[in-house]
Amino acid sequence: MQHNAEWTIPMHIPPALKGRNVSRRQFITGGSALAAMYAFRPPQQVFASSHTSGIVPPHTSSNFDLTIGWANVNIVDKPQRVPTMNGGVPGPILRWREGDDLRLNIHNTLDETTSIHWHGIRCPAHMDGVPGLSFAGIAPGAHFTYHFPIKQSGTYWYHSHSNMQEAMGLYGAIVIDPKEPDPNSYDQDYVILLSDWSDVAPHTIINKLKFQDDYYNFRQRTAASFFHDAKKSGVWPTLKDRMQWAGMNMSATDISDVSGIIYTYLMNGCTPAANWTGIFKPGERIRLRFINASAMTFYDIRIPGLQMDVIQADGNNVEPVRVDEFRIGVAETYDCIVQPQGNQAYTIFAQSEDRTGYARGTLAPHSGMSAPIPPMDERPVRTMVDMGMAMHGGHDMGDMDMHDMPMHPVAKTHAPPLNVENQNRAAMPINRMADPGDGLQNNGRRVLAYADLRATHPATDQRPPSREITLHLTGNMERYIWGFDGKKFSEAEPTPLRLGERVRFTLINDTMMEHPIHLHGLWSELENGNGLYNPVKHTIIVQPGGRLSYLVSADTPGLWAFHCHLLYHMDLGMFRTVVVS
Ligand SMILES: [Cu+2]
Repeated sequence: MQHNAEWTIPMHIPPALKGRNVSRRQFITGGSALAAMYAFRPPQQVFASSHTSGIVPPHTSSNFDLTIGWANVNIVDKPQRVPTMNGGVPGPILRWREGDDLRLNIHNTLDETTSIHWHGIRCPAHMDGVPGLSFAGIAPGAHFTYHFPIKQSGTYWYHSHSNMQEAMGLYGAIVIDPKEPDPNSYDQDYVILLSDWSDVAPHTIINKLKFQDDYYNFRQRTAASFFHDAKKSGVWPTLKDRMQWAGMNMSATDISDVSGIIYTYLMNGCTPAANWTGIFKPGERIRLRFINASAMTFYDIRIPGLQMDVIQADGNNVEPVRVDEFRIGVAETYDCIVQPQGNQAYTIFAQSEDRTGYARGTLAPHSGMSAPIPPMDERPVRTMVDMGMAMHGGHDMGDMDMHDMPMHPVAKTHAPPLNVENQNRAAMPINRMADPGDGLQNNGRRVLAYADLRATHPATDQRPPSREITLHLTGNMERYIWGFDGKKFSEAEPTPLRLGERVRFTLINDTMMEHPIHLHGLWSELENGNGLYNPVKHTIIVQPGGRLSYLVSADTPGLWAFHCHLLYHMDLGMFRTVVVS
């Protein structure tokens, strides 16, 4: 019988040598017969509760017994049988304490292999939870005990790294109390976990994307919009712009691969109509721990009437930045403090980047209150900047210290060739650190940009990098192939790092989309111009046509996954193994 093969690498062969033998896609087929065989198991019936979700448990714990199993979860209008942690979507919030020795016993009652990856957690490689790299996965009916010391604090999350379990609902929040007193004071503490839910099965979505990349993108520019644009910008520039796009085989409105046509955007497991609500007393300082646990969706978040002080990014404290709005990429986390004064409700509004829908919740002094929901902004339109052809330097880069950020024209020798797996080349990639992202520039609000993030503590490892690894993010939108340097995972060799070395990763995005790039096991210190106070992250958005770099100290040995956290990009090739030895 064909079992789910996931990222399976035969365990008796050193995985580092087996980059080519990985079967990536078998799990997409072959699951349904198994599912039918096990269908007699009565799954639990679960409904998301708008009252309890998002509330951080009152105490930390270092010992957990958790069960992964099927449950019938009804989010939209009919129950879906999905893999869950302890029966809910999202799974329980796990509250840990820095310095504790942690034990998590996971029992797998699914009829397929599972795994839990602790996203952003610095643990030994064999505890990282990636089947085929860290361990063999947790077989059906089996237990696995994760056991490691907690050496960090902040907001993180966990998710399955098997099959498409994460896209179906197997994720949850982690809150780690710091050993030292928290520099940020607050009276209320809420997790705001965002996700994208669909009653369409992940393998169906992938098949449709491979058949037609803009399948879920219903807003192609029409002849009518041509005349509208021509009236605004003139016929010749508009025609030239359209012809350029036609030549690139791309659509300027292609913002997200998968849209609100099939996604319902959730806040703590609640639909916009269910209206998740966090209660406060006027004048209280409320900490909101935003986590983007989506498969494919970026959100732009604001709370009309309230300013947000961003105090933490990806679990690491930053100097507070006061903003009206921020973008959160898939797998990123941001902690904010808000302080509502009035005896009134406020809407937490998280519109998807492509403006096809939103997640929504409420902060209010009493349950049952609500505030107006703002209209969604205009859909972003990609420009030549996103194609990596910003001839005039593109966006305003402010007065950043460019010393930190090497800016060379792309070396011709390094750029991967244009072929079926690589459709575009950013000839003039630019530093987009000061750019909040497409659709957010000049919107009249104060929007967070990566350049605003400044760590509260200087870097632990202050050595300069001894070498630089440059990777292009590449893809063919039409074929729906993604990769690094024009190679998908199955064709690429692992990236070797020497234990103890300090390396600069430079990423150049040749594609027309943002990619949230996640390196497991090691911190990514984003070179945004703050020198020793560069922010420390685990997931970094590379904007289209953008070039950025970050420093990595290879201080933990093992095999680490390195991938785009848009799950269908990861699945279709934007994945590498980094080997520290
Ligand atoms: Cu991607």
